[in-house]
Amino acid sequence: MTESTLQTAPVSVPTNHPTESTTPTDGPLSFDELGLAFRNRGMPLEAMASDTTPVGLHYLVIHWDIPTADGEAWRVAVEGAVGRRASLSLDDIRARPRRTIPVTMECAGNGRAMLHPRPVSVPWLTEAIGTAEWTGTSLWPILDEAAVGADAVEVVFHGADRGIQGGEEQAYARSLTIDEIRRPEVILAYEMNGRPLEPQHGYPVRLIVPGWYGMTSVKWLTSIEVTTSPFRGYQQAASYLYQQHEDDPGEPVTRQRVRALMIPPGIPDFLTRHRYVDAGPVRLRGRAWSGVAAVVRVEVAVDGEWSDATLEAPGGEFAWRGWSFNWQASRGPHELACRATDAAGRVQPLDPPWNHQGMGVNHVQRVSVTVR
Ligand SMILES: Nc1nc2c(c(=O)[nH]1)N[C@H]1C(S)=C(S)[C@@H](COP(=O)(O)O)O[C@H]1N2
Ligand SMILES: [Mo]
Repeated sequence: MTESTLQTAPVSVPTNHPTESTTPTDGPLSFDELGLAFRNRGMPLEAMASDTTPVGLHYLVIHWDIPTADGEAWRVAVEGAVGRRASLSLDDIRARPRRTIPVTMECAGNGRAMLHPRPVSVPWLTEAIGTAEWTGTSLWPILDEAAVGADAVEVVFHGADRGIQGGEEQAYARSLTIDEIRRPEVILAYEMNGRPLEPQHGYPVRLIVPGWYGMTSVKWLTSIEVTTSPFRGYQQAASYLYQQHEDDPGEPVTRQRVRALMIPPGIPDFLTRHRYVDAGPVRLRGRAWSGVAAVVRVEVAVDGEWSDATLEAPGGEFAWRGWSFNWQASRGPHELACRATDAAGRVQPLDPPWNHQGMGVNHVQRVSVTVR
C-alpha cells in the first residue's frame, strides 16, 4: 500500500499503540476492531436452520490468547472457604454423573456495533450467538462434597488465560452467588456437541451457566474458589455493567435479554448482503430465546405491520425456540423485522438500548429485501 491509500483507507492506520481506547465513537471502524472481529467470529445467521449449531459455526469470544492445554495434566482446584479442598483431574470430572443440556449462549456485547456512538470492543452486529449440546457434570455436588463454609457468599471461577484489559493485567475470572450455582444445570462441561471441547471453546473443561450471557461461562477453568466476600475482579466489577457513562457505577449484566433473529430470506448481494427474494409465498424462519423465562410470542413485521409468527415446540428450557412466518412477498422493496416476548412479559425494544459498554443490545432485527 502506498502512503496515500493508507491515508484514505476506510479504517484508521494501525498505530502500534500499547493500550486500548474504548471511548464510544462514530468514527470509522479501526484496525483494532477489525482484528477483534476476526479473532472473535460470529455465527452466520443461516446456521439457525438447525437446532444445534455445529461447533465450527458457533460464535467465539476469546479475550486474549487461547491457552495451550494438556488435558492429562489439567487440574481444577476447589479451594477457598471450603472444609475439604480438592484438585480434580479431567478423569475425576468425567467419572461423575453425566448430563447433556442444549444451551443457547449469547455474548453480552452482541449488537454493540449498531449503537451510535459505538463502544469500541468486538464490533458485533447480531451474530454473537449459538446453541450447543454441552455435556458435563453438575457443579453443586462437587462443592457440597467440599463442604462450603457457612460464611461463603460467592464462588469465583478462574480461567487459565491471561492478558491486559482496562490497563490491568489479569487472568480471566468471574463469580456467581452460592444460590445461583446451586441450580443443577450449572455444569462443568468437557464436551460440546458430543465431542471433547475444542481449544477455542475451553478445552479441557469450562463452566456452562445456562440463561446467563456468555461471559459467565468461564473457559479453560483452573480454579473454583469459594469466597466470603463479593469478588471485585475486572471482568466482574469494571466490565459487564449497564452504564450510562464511564463513571456510572451501573448495574451488573446477568441473564440474556429476550431476542428473536430471522434467517435472512432469499439470496444476498456479496458486498452489502442486501437480500433478493422472488415474489410469492416465502417461509421466514428464525429462533428466539430469553435467559429469564420461556419465549411465548414471536411477531414479524412486514413494512411496519406486526403479525404473530408460529412457534415451534421448545427445544429445551435453555435452548432457542424455532419460529416461522408465511409471507406473501409482493414485488418491490420491503423491510422485515421480528421481535420476541417472554413469559416474564419482556419484549424487545424497537430501538437499540444505548449504554456505555454496549451490553444487552437486543432491539428488533430489521432486514431489507428486494422482491423481484
Ligand atoms: N477463560 C475465559 N472464559 C471466557 C472468555 C474468555 O475470554 N476467557 N470469554 C467469555 C465470553 S465474553 C463469552 S461470550 C463466552 C464465549 O464462549 P464461546 O467462545 O465458547 O462461544 O466465553 C466466556 N468465557
Ligand atoms: Mo461475551
